[in-house]
Amino acid sequence: MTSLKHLFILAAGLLIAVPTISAIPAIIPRPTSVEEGHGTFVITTATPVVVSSEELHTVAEIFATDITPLFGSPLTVTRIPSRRAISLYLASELGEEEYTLSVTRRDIVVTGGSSRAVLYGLQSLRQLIDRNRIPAVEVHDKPWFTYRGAMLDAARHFFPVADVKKFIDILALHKLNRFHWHLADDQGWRIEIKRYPELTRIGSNRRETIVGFHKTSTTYDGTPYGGYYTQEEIRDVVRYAADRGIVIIPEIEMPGHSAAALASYPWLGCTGGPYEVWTKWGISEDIYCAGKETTFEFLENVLSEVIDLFPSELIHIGGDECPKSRWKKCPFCQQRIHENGLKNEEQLQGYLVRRIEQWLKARGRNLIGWDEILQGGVTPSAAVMSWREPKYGIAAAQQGNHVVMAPWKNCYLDYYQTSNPEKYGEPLAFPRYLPVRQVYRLDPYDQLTPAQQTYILGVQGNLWAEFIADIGHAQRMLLPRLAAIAEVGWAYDRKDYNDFVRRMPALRRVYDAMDFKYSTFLFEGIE
Ligand code: TNX
Repeated sequence: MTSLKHLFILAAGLLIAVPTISAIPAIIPRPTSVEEGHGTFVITTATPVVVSSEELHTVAEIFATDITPLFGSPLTVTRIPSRRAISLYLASELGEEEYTLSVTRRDIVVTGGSSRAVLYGLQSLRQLIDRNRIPAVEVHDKPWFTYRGAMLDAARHFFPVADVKKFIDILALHKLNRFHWHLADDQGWRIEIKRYPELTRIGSNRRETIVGFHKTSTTYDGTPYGGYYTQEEIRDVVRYAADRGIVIIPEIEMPGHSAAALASYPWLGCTGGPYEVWTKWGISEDIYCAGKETTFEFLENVLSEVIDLFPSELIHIGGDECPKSRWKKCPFCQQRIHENGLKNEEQLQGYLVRRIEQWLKARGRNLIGWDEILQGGVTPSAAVMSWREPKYGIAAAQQGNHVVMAPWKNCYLDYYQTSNPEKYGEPLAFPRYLPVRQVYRLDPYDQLTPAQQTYILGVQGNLWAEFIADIGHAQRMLLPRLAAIAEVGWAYDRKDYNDFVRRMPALRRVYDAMDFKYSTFLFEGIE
């Protein structure tokens, strides 16, 4: 099947004498400037990718391999300059993420301020390739926001390393540079921690999983479910992402969404258990006890292995949806509140977050948490991920905290994509509606003064996985909505929805070539 497709593509490539209608070059996210040239460059298996410095070797190999589906074999990467080549250069006068891409009839030149920027140029090039032809064009491009991310929830469902890499490939294609990896929740602990082996022996497995929507369903599948990443696998994934210009931000939830940890070590909870790894979706009332010192020892020991694995400056500690019913009745928590002059349980969460933040700062890292961390009072150096109403992110920026905008209204890629899921055959999803157009509408600067805008780091799309059990389904939820996230993050100052829709088919060609699954509603005009 695939080889037939390749034959067809090769055959089509031989028909270069047949004039094709030259479409306006279409790149997503929209570049700073695109100037059409004359003619086309014809790319063949003999077109070398020439690297001018060793530093560029990895990104050249990634590109040469990524376009394999077009030719059936990768292009050759070489240090020897050549004509009719794709030549890659570094230029110190360009910014870290800035590139130029020049395509003429004779050759292709990509120049970037870093190897990552060169890879961005190559990602644009991928979208310009139509069968084996590339229209002559001059592109100059750089991103608006420094933080352009996507989150994968590997706790509710486990995605094996090979699938996580596919997720990363998708981020790279869209020129996103942050991968937020949600690694622990009530329904599973997914990261090996050498000091606490029960976290993976017990915490990574649940007895069974609820079937259907958790607020109405009473059916369970009766099948044990589990999985976790070894530290070796994590190191491999971190490297894989770094090669593609992507920083991985790990998330270890605290103090809520922690039932899997409590099931592993019941002394972490206020009541002492017994606890179990959750088998349904929703929010556990059982959370880490913030009164006992042993909890802090545990969290710090876990985090010290986490920071050894992940070089990211930002470390995500969750902080969302944290019921306080246990703390209200816990003598240790009440004692802590009393001794520290705290007013209530919200402030106790603030105490925990600030303590962890200090611990991270002493090790050169910064804390980021969901916007509920604002409730207990945070120091100005903590970053906030705004997921509920944008007003929380707005408040955070107004008080001088850095903010990543990921409001559910625009950024929750686990929601339905059409207004009529039944009619259009959408699989079960979190029951809210988020079409591509609505993702695109996101304005991360909404209501902020120019001074406050400087606190907005960028944007992120979140893929929660309660109802997503495999990578194919994950891709159909991500794509093409992630393309809209990418355009908000990269091309904020040049957004244009109609033009985005016009450019989408070029990106779709890449999805097809890579065999990425995607939903077709946008292409069918269904919302
Ligand atoms: C809220 S977003 C959650 C997640 C759920 C998601 C479902 C956030 C910080 N918490 O635990 O998976 O809604 O859309």
